[in-house]
Amino acid sequence: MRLYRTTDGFFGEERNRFWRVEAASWEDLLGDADLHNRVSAESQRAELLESLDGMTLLSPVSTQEVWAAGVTYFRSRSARIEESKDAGGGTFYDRVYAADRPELFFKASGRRVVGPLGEVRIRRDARWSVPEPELTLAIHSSGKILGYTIGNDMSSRDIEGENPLYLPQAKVYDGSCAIGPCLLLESGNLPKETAIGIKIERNGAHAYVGQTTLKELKRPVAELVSYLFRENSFPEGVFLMTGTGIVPHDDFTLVAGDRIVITIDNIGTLENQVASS
Ligand code: DO4
Ligand code: MG
Repeated sequence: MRLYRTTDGFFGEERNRFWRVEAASWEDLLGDADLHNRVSAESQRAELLESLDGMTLLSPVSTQEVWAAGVTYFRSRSARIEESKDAGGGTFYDRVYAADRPELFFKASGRRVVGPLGEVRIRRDARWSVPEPELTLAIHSSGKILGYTIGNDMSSRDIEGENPLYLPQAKVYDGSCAIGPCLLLESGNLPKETAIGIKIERNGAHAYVGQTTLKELKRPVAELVSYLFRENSFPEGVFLMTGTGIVPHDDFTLVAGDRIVITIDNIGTLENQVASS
């Protein structure tokens, strides 16, 4: 079962049938630890619709903070070691991949998050920019996982590679975070076979195609959540991106106009275009 936030309100969905979910606000829904049952119960009362045609999908992030985990896939570890080798940053990535404590960083306030079909940005002072397709958790204030969505952790690899201390500038800027298109309302672990795919389209052709599965994710998502909630509280819930397992080859950089299409099994597709400046 999925939950959509739109310009016309909130809608549950299962097997392509949609129904309105009455709620005072998105915070009201994300504040409900029993969200799955609440949305399911509404399906018994409400009229069923065949589509959300004519409505604009909004990101499932409203006022919540977005955090991100890093170096949770071997591919991410290797790519960061390579990009930072001249700066001597390589051993940090190797060590964090193996350490008990994961890398967690603040990615975006809700205001900065771009929704489905919105424009993401590359920094004007970056030469090497990539999208990072990431399974993203929607978490209740108690730490319970309410559901899953798709995130794009836009990143400037040249800035991050020059010095690991530049990470916040490589990761946090206007248009650097896209999340959507809905929440998959599941509290348990997703199957390890769950595929995460990305296609980058440029001038009608594929400039890059990549795929991974959750088998490659090194850490259990519950472990990432438990570290995030150490000494941090999130009264309105929080979103946590779980890291990327797909990094394009080193001669690839995004350019304005690229269409980024990220798909995760059972959740759906998050599509965004790179803005012209
Ligand atoms: O440490 C740099 C960022 C890592 C990251 O964003 C990822 O692995 O997805
Ligand atoms: Mg990332």
